[in-house]
Amino acid sequence: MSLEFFGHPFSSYTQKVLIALWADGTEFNYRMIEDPANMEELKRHSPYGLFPALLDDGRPVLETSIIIEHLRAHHRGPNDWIPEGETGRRVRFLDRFFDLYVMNNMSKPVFDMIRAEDDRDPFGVQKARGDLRTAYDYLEANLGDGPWAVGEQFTMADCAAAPSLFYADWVEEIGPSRPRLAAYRARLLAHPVVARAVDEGRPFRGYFPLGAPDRD
Ligand SMILES: N[C@@H](CCC(=O)N[C@@H](CS)C(=O)NCC(=O)O)C(=O)O
Repeated sequence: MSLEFFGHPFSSYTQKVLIALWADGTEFNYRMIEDPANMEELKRHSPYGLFPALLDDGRPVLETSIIIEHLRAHHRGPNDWIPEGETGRRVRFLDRFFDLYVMNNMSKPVFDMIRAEDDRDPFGVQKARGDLRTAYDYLEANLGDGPWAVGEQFTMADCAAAPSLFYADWVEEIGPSRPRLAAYRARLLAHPVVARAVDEGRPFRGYFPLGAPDRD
Protein backbone atom coordinates (compact mmCIF):
# COMPACT_ATOMS: atom_id res chain seq x y z
CA MET A 1 0.00 0.00 0.00
CA SER A 2 1.82 3.12 -1.19
CA LEU A 3 0.80 6.76 -1.26
CA GLU A 4 2.40 9.07 -3.81
CA PHE A 5 1.53 12.72 -3.29
CA PHE A 6 2.13 15.26 -6.06
CA GLY A 7 2.22 18.90 -5.06
CA HIS A 8 4.22 22.03 -4.41
CA PRO A 9 5.09 23.48 -0.99
CA PHE A 10 3.96 27.00 -1.95
CA SER A 11 0.62 25.88 -3.38
CA SER A 12 -2.39 26.62 -1.20
CA TYR A 13 -4.33 23.51 -2.26
CA THR A 14 -1.25 21.33 -1.71
CA GLN A 15 -0.96 22.74 1.82
CA LYS A 16 -4.61 21.91 2.51
CA VAL A 17 -3.90 18.19 2.06
CA LEU A 18 -0.41 18.27 3.61
CA ILE A 19 -1.99 19.60 6.81
CA ALA A 20 -4.24 16.51 6.96
CA LEU A 21 -1.41 14.08 6.08
CA TRP A 22 1.01 15.54 8.62
CA ALA A 23 -1.56 15.90 11.40
CA ASP A 24 -2.40 12.21 11.01
CA GLY A 25 1.26 11.15 10.73
CA THR A 26 0.40 9.36 7.47
CA GLU A 27 3.41 8.13 5.51
CA PHE A 28 3.63 9.14 1.87
CA ASN A 29 6.15 9.79 -0.86
CA TYR A 30 6.19 13.55 -1.61
CA ARG A 31 6.60 14.03 -5.37
CA MET A 32 7.31 17.74 -5.74
CA ILE A 33 6.27 19.11 -9.09
CA GLU A 34 9.40 21.30 -9.25
CA ASP A 35 10.87 18.11 -10.69
CA PRO A 36 9.71 17.99 -14.36
CA ALA A 37 9.42 14.18 -14.23
CA ASN A 38 6.91 14.46 -11.39
CA MET A 39 4.99 17.17 -13.26
CA GLU A 40 4.85 14.92 -16.32
CA GLU A 41 3.48 12.06 -14.26
CA LEU A 42 0.94 14.35 -12.56
CA LYS A 43 -0.34 15.44 -15.99
CA ARG A 44 -0.98 11.83 -16.92
CA HIS A 45 -3.48 11.58 -14.06
CA SER A 46 -4.88 15.10 -13.62
CA PRO A 47 -6.75 16.29 -16.73
CA TYR A 48 -5.93 19.97 -16.19
CA GLY A 49 -2.56 19.33 -14.55
CA LEU A 50 -3.96 20.68 -11.28
CA PHE A 51 -2.27 19.80 -8.03
CA PRO A 52 -2.20 18.27 -5.57
CA ALA A 53 -3.01 14.73 -6.64
CA LEU A 54 -2.71 11.47 -4.77
CA LEU A 55 -1.89 8.05 -6.18
CA ASP A 56 -3.00 5.25 -3.88
CA ASP A 57 -1.41 2.03 -5.07
CA GLY A 58 -1.36 3.62 -8.53
CA ARG A 59 -5.01 4.73 -8.43
CA PRO A 60 -5.42 8.51 -8.84
CA VAL A 61 -7.45 10.45 -6.33
CA LEU A 62 -8.12 14.07 -7.37
CA GLU A 63 -9.63 17.16 -5.73
CA THR A 64 -8.43 18.12 -2.28
CA SER A 65 -11.69 17.51 -0.40
CA ILE A 66 -12.03 14.09 -2.02
CA ILE A 67 -8.39 13.28 -1.23
CA ILE A 68 -9.02 14.08 2.44
CA GLU A 69 -12.21 12.02 2.36
CA HIS A 70 -10.23 9.16 0.78
CA LEU A 71 -7.54 9.40 3.46
CA ARG A 72 -10.22 9.32 6.16
CA ALA A 73 -11.76 6.20 4.60
CA HIS A 74 -8.62 4.22 3.70
CA HIS A 75 -5.70 5.59 5.76
CA ARG A 76 -7.43 6.75 8.87
CA GLY A 77 -5.35 8.57 11.46
CA PRO A 78 -6.16 10.15 14.82
CA ASN A 79 -8.17 13.03 13.30
CA ASP A 80 -11.74 12.63 12.11
CA TRP A 81 -11.65 15.14 9.25
CA ILE A 82 -15.36 14.91 8.42
CA PRO A 83 -17.39 13.86 11.45
CA GLU A 84 -20.80 12.25 11.00
CA GLY A 85 -24.08 14.15 11.16
CA GLU A 86 -24.74 17.84 11.54
CA THR A 87 -21.13 18.69 12.43
CA GLY A 88 -19.93 16.93 9.27
CA ARG A 89 -22.42 18.82 7.14
CA ARG A 90 -21.16 22.08 8.63
CA VAL A 91 -17.56 20.95 7.90
CA ARG A 92 -18.45 20.23 4.26
CA PHE A 93 -20.20 23.58 3.90
CA LEU A 94 -17.26 25.52 5.34
CA ASP A 95 -14.78 23.48 3.26
CA ARG A 96 -16.72 24.49 0.14
CA PHE A 97 -16.95 28.08 1.36
CA PHE A 98 -13.19 28.40 1.95
CA ASP A 99 -12.29 26.76 -1.39
CA LEU A 100 -14.85 28.45 -3.60
CA TYR A 101 -15.14 31.92 -2.10
CA VAL A 102 -11.83 32.51 -0.30
CA MET A 103 -9.19 30.36 -2.08
CA ASN A 104 -10.53 30.89 -5.60
CA ASN A 105 -11.19 34.63 -5.23
CA MET A 106 -7.73 35.02 -3.69
CA SER A 107 -6.19 33.25 -6.71
CA LYS A 108 -7.78 35.50 -9.33
CA PRO A 109 -5.67 38.66 -8.70
CA VAL A 110 -2.58 36.46 -8.21
CA PHE A 111 -2.90 34.62 -11.54
CA ASP A 112 -4.00 37.77 -13.36
CA MET A 113 -0.67 39.37 -12.48
CA ILE A 114 1.34 36.68 -14.27
CA ARG A 115 -0.61 37.13 -17.51
CA ALA A 116 0.68 39.27 -20.37
CA GLU A 117 -0.61 42.81 -19.85
CA ASP A 118 -3.02 42.60 -22.82
CA ASP A 119 -4.61 39.45 -21.42
CA ARG A 120 -5.35 40.87 -17.97
CA ASP A 121 -8.89 41.13 -16.67
CA PRO A 122 -9.21 44.22 -14.42
CA PHE A 123 -13.00 43.79 -14.10
CA GLY A 124 -12.61 40.15 -12.98
CA VAL A 125 -9.88 41.11 -10.49
CA GLN A 126 -11.97 43.91 -9.01
CA LYS A 127 -14.95 41.58 -8.71
CA ALA A 128 -12.82 38.85 -7.06
CA ARG A 129 -11.53 41.36 -4.50
CA GLY A 130 -15.09 42.49 -3.75
CA ASP A 131 -16.24 38.87 -3.46
CA LEU A 132 -13.33 38.18 -1.10
CA ARG A 133 -14.46 41.03 1.16
CA THR A 134 -17.99 39.61 1.08
CA ALA A 135 -16.59 36.21 2.11
CA TYR A 136 -14.70 37.85 5.00
CA ASP A 137 -17.84 39.66 6.19
CA TYR A 138 -19.85 36.44 6.02
CA LEU A 139 -17.21 34.55 8.02
CA GLU A 140 -16.88 37.36 10.56
CA ALA A 141 -20.64 37.16 11.18
CA ASN A 142 -21.00 33.37 11.02
CA LEU A 143 -17.88 31.72 12.45
CA GLY A 144 -18.22 30.68 16.06
CA ASP A 145 -15.69 31.47 18.77
CA GLY A 146 -13.66 28.43 17.82
CA PRO A 147 -11.03 27.66 18.48
CA TRP A 148 -11.62 25.94 15.12
CA ALA A 149 -14.14 26.33 12.30
CA VAL A 150 -16.75 24.04 13.87
CA GLY A 151 -15.70 24.36 17.51
CA GLU A 152 -13.29 22.21 19.49
CA GLN A 153 -12.46 19.72 16.73
CA PHE A 154 -9.82 20.45 14.05
CA THR A 155 -11.44 19.25 10.79
CA MET A 156 -11.21 19.41 7.00
CA ALA A 157 -12.78 22.88 7.20
CA ASP A 158 -9.65 24.08 9.03
CA CYS A 159 -7.38 22.35 6.47
CA ALA A 160 -9.14 24.45 3.79
CA ALA A 161 -9.28 27.60 5.91
CA ALA A 162 -5.59 27.72 6.83
CA PRO A 163 -3.95 28.19 3.40
CA SER A 164 -6.88 30.15 1.99
CA LEU A 165 -6.90 32.74 4.80
CA PHE A 166 -3.09 32.75 4.93
CA TYR A 167 -2.79 33.87 1.30
CA ALA A 168 -6.07 35.80 1.06
CA ASP A 169 -4.88 38.23 3.73
CA TRP A 170 -1.84 38.96 1.54
CA VAL A 171 -4.13 39.80 -1.40
CA GLU A 172 -6.86 41.71 0.45
CA GLU A 173 -6.21 42.40 4.13
CA ILE A 174 -8.78 41.05 6.56
CA GLY A 175 -8.14 44.16 8.66
CA PRO A 176 -9.15 45.30 12.14
CA SER A 177 -12.86 45.53 11.27
CA ARG A 178 -13.02 41.70 11.28
CA PRO A 179 -11.42 40.73 14.61
CA ARG A 180 -13.03 37.27 14.85
CA LEU A 181 -11.72 36.22 11.42
CA ALA A 182 -8.29 37.76 12.05
CA ALA A 183 -8.03 35.89 15.37
CA TYR A 184 -9.04 32.61 13.69
CA ARG A 185 -6.35 33.13 11.02
CA ALA A 186 -3.77 33.76 13.77
CA ARG A 187 -4.83 30.59 15.65
CA LEU A 188 -4.53 28.58 12.44
CA LEU A 189 -1.03 29.90 11.72
CA ALA A 190 0.03 28.97 15.27
CA HIS A 191 -1.12 25.35 14.80
CA PRO A 192 2.06 23.21 14.46
CA VAL A 193 1.17 21.50 11.17
CA VAL A 194 -0.04 24.75 9.60
CA ALA A 195 3.17 26.46 10.78
CA ARG A 196 5.11 23.63 9.12
CA ALA A 197 3.22 24.14 5.83
CA VAL A 198 3.91 27.89 5.94
CA ASP A 199 7.59 27.26 6.73
CA GLU A 200 8.06 24.75 3.91
CA GLY A 201 6.56 27.28 1.49
CA ARG A 202 8.74 30.12 2.80
CA PRO A 203 11.71 29.57 0.41
CA PHE A 204 9.31 30.05 -2.54
CA ARG A 205 7.85 33.42 -1.48
CA GLY A 206 9.65 35.07 -4.37
CA TYR A 207 7.13 33.26 -6.62
CA PHE A 208 4.24 35.34 -5.22
CA PRO A 209 3.40 37.66 -8.15
CA LEU A 210 1.88 40.45 -6.03
CA GLY A 211 4.95 40.50 -3.77
CA ALA A 212 4.80 38.62 -0.47
CA PRO A 213 4.46 40.99 2.49
CA ASP A 214 7.21 40.92 5.08
CA ARG A 215 5.17 39.12 7.77
CA ASP A 216 3.69 35.74 8.74
N1 LIG B 1 -10.37 22.19 -7.00
C1 LIG B 1 -8.99 21.78 -7.03
C2 LIG B 1 -8.10 23.00 -7.18
C3 LIG B 1 -6.63 22.68 -7.34
C4 LIG B 1 -5.84 23.89 -7.86
O1 LIG B 1 -6.40 24.85 -8.43
N2 LIG B 1 -4.53 23.85 -7.66
C5 LIG B 1 -3.65 24.90 -8.16
C6 LIG B 1 -2.42 25.01 -7.26
S1 LIG B 1 -2.79 25.72 -5.67
C7 LIG B 1 -3.14 24.54 -9.52
O2 LIG B 1 -3.00 23.37 -9.82
N3 LIG B 1 -2.84 25.54 -10.35
C8 LIG B 1 -2.22 25.29 -11.63
C9 LIG B 1 -3.07 25.75 -12.78
O3 LIG B 1 -4.15 26.33 -12.55
O4 LIG B 1 -2.66 25.50 -13.91
C10 LIG B 1 -8.69 20.97 -5.75
O5 LIG B 1 -9.35 21.17 -4.71
O6 LIG B 1 -7.83 20.07 -5.82
